Amino acid sequence: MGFSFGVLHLSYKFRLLLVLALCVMVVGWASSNYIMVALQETPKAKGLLDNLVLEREEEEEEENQNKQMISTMKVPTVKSTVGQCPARSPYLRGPSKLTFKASLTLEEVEEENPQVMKGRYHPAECSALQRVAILIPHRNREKHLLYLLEHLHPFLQRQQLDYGIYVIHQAGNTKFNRAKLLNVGYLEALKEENWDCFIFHDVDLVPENDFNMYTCGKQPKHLVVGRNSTGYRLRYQGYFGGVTALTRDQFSKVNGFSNNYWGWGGEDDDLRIRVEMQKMKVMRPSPDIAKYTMIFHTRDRGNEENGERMKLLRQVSRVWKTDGLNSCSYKLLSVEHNPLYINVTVHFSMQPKVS
Ligand code: UD2
Ligand code: MN
Repeated sequence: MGFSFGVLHLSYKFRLLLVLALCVMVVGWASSNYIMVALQETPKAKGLLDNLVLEREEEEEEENQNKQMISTMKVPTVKSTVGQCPARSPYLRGPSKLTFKASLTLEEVEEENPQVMKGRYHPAECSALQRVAILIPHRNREKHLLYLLEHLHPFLQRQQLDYGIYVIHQAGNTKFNRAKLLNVGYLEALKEENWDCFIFHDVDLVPENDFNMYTCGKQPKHLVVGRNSTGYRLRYQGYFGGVTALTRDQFSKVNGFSNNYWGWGGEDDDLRIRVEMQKMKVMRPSPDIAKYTMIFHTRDRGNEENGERMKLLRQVSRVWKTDGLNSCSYKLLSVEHNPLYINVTVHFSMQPKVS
């Protein structure tokens, strides 16, 4: 009995312990469940959790980006030269005999240049070395323009250039102002494309040799050494008329042309003075290459000799900073994208008197 009492006593203690342990386990399980539910249900706690997750994701993303940056920094970023056009185009022909057919029409020239769209072209076979805008001042020289377009389009395509031809047309009967028209051409062309190089081109000059590259160099270039009408000889050492090539920066550095040359003469010398004042040097291709045919013409009405030009040339150093691109005012009448050229028409008010 003593034994059975003892056993009974032990089992009672043991049972008490078992019940106690069970209670602790139940309370523990219930409270942990409650905390989890509370954490998941409370919006604040949920937001906290989300924020933590988001922050972690952002950190991971940043880490990934950093890793990527480091990996790209390790690989030198060299601009791909694959596909760039060669320094010397394989299509160049050298000297050519130019002909001008009296019955030529614009439609014929358009048919011969199906790849030119809205006055622009770029080679399909490679990426051009420069983007070149050709600027042609114009009034009442339709036939000359037609001949120039006929020859210039294939010429520029043989040179594998990315180019656009802009004809800047002066409306009305006010005195012709070649230089101001070219300033307008520069400003308007840059609204369409960030051109690298500008060719300032008389409408009546046709290049005879496609080795005469219509690209810009480290220094401003004068592309007309000689022409048929002057026995292909340079007229004078400082001569800078006809066709010139300046980069966007070279032209902006000299504040462009003067706007004050109304009528014939002087504006080309003025630009040369501006170029020399900026310590730049005019470069020319060799005389056997820089040859042009000037289509015959007499002096136009509205472009009479400018009697003020010597006076203007004496004041270049005094006025160049305030007379040029930064003071070129004009009324833009239209910009038309014809198949073979972009036609910019402007009106200039009467010239102010030279002081
Ligand atoms: C010389 C220069 C020219 C310019 C001019 C004086 C050469 C080869 N050319 O040209 O660059 O310095 O002297 O201003 O040395 N134009 C028209 N309609 C007109 C008048 C002129 O379109 O009514 C344009 C046209 O692009 C023409 C250019 O202005 O080619 C120059 O005029 P120009 O041909 O009458 O003068 P020219 O040959 O003496
Ligand atoms: Mn001329």
